[in-house]
Amino acid sequence: MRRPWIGVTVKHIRESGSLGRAQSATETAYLQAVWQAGGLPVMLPNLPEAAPEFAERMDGLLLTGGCDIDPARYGASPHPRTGPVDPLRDAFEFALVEAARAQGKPILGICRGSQVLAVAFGAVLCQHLPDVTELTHDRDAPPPARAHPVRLEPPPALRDLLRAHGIGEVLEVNSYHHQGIRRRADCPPALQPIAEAPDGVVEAFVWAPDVIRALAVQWHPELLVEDDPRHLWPFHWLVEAARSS
Ligand SMILES: [Mn+2]
Repeated sequence: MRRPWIGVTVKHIRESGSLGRAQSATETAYLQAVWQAGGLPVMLPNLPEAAPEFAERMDGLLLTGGCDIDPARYGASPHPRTGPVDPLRDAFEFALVEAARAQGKPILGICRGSQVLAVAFGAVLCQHLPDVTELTHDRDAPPPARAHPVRLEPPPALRDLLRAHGIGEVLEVNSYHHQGIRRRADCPPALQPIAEAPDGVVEAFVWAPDVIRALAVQWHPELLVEDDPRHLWPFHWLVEAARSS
């Protein structure tokens, strides 16, 4: 069976190497997880004008982790702890989501990627979760450390997939984020929360629960796969959805 092409977004590193030349790169774990789930990973450079063509040629898209989104995208001024932003990457990824939505291509968002999806659908992010919760979401323990549990409430369209991976109501996940959707009520109407941390922070959501076209997780499943292959489930969702896109 032909592997679906999964476009993977990358970091735009402005100054790297001894000569300070810009580079495009992502963490290998994302690419390996896509491959392991049956997809053909393809790295997409941050070229905003190319976004519609990438969306058309790819069968599915993976929005990866990275820097904070420019809060101007959701009408807020920057919090003192909001990190450096990357306007080029923002421009590319928001254009990519718009094109993928228009073309019905499935999207998986991880960490920053889940925040890009949330903001694209109208969410206002909490810019610094330590201001509002005692729970540690930005844990610098290396993989495979888990940081907190999430309680899953999957829509019917995801239940068979989760059951096939042996995942029940509670999943222990890692957590390397300081921003996010503070609570269910902050989720835009088009998005359905499907997982919450014990403090109510939204840890996963879907767009269109009947025929899911976007899945977002705030944790990093790609860093847990080696320790526990059940965490491949979001990648399996993406590859299967890409086969029928
Ligand atoms: Mn978390």
